[in-house]
Amino acid sequence: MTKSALQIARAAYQPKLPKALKGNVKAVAGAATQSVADQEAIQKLFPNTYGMPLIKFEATDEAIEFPAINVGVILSGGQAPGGHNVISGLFDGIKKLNKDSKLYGFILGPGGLVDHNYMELTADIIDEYRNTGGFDIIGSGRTKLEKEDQFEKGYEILKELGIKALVIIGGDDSNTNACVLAEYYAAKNYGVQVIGCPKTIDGDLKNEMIETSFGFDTACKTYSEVIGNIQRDCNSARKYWHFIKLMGRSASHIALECALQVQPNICIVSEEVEAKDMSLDDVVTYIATAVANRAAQGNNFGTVLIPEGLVEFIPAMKRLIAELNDFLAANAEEFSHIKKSHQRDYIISKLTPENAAIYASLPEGVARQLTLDRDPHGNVQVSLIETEKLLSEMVGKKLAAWKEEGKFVGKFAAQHHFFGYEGRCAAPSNFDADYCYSLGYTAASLIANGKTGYMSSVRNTTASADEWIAGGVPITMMMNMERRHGEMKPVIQKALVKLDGAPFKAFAAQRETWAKETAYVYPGPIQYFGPTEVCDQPTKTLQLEQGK
Ligand code: FBP
Repeated sequence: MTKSALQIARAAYQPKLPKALKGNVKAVAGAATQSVADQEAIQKLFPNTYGMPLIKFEATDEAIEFPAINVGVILSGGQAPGGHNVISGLFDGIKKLNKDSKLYGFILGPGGLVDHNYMELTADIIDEYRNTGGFDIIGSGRTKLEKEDQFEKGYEILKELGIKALVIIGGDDSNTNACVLAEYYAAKNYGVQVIGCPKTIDGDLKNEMIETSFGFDTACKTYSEVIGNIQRDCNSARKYWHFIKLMGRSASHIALECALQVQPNICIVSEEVEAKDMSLDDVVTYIATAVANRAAQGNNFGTVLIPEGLVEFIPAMKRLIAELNDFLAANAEEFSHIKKSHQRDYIISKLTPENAAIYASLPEGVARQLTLDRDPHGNVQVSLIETEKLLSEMVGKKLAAWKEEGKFVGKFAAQHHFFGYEGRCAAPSNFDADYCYSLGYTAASLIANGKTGYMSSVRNTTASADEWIAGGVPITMMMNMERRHGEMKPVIQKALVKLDGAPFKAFAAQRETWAKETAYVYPGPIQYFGPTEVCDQPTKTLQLEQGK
């Protein structure tokens, strides 16, 4: 396989570990924990894994002999930079415990466990993937591991391979399911531990004990590089408004972090739109006003960052989508016989007046999108909605009307971008390379200490890696009860952008200046070698959250 010069140099990078993990390690148990809410209900559902203490690893002089252990690993959900380093950290960690330990990877996500599709990950294979982006070492998938027959099918292969611990690398849902699996195997006395690792570029799996999910750092830096390049172009040609949609299925952490890095003219934060009960027209007016103000200064260019999940956070759009979901689920057959050219009028005639009016106001393409492409649960796939085009088209219309009224004096031409897949498999930044390796290594220590139902946790991440604190958090501690598909379920609480949090406040304090002036910052590409202030900075989000 041909490798780039950077790939070759990067393969030799030795990720940094917290001091406590470098030699002999002992587990120190803290106080018992409880779930963030709905304690009684969650305790009842997790009698074997509820209330366990927090674990912190500390260095010790005492060397303990560990028997060899077979461990399984699964990559679950969307790719995030650093997954390969979690696996290499786990591999090195279990080999350090005992050189005869073995690691098995289940292929293409949780489905690999159920379908008994696996491979042994030997040192040669692991070495090929150290410090690389992607999940291609074993692939990933979105099969949900949630039913007893899946757990039993999984146990068959775990038993056959002598696997005593399973590490599930995933987002909030996958880690919720990891905990359900841990509880199930514990209740059955199967002797299989289950450990989770916090992954998602979206950054929405975080809390007091999990400072950030891995991949967020690299993905945001990759998007910020490209947005910075666009801003230079924009400021050179001075003729386009760039509407840039950024991944992040629901939370706006990615858009907010990129805004803090590049200082765009506008960044929409979905959580604020919802909190202020803004309509689509309010969002459009907000953008159009900034465009008009800049035009009045002779600046007919700018950048707008838009979080992918925006549409679902606009309360009126949410109501429209809910009614469409129900209507199309009940009338799919009839709708399929309506001629394409009549579909829009047909839908308008069937909706309640409030929703019909909003639907009628949408550009043709977006209106059509809302009636197509349901996911397996019958929901609109919001990530397919071209929000960047929706907004620019509506802003264009508003500006044209304002022009007639003499309220807009400039020109408006838009370019559109969607950044998501471009960043999910980027070579991990030093932060993600070190953080992920440490998470994997920590998972090995949790296994060595007989833990199950824990998530690997590495804290104090704005300090140097030496000072990072490694440990484990009982997954039940992060749970509450939420309604999912009509049923109350225990789930890890999703972390949305907090409007009273330091990152949003820092953004809100500067956004008026950024809207008026051209205050762009050009972060440039991720640097892997060089001075530490260039190579090792964590995200602005993390720095602000930790008061740095
Ligand atoms: P995870 O939550 O599984 O990490 O995935 C995040 C994400 O990258 C979202 O930002 C995006 O909306 C989604 O995955 C895209 O999913 P897919 O890869 O299936 O197109």
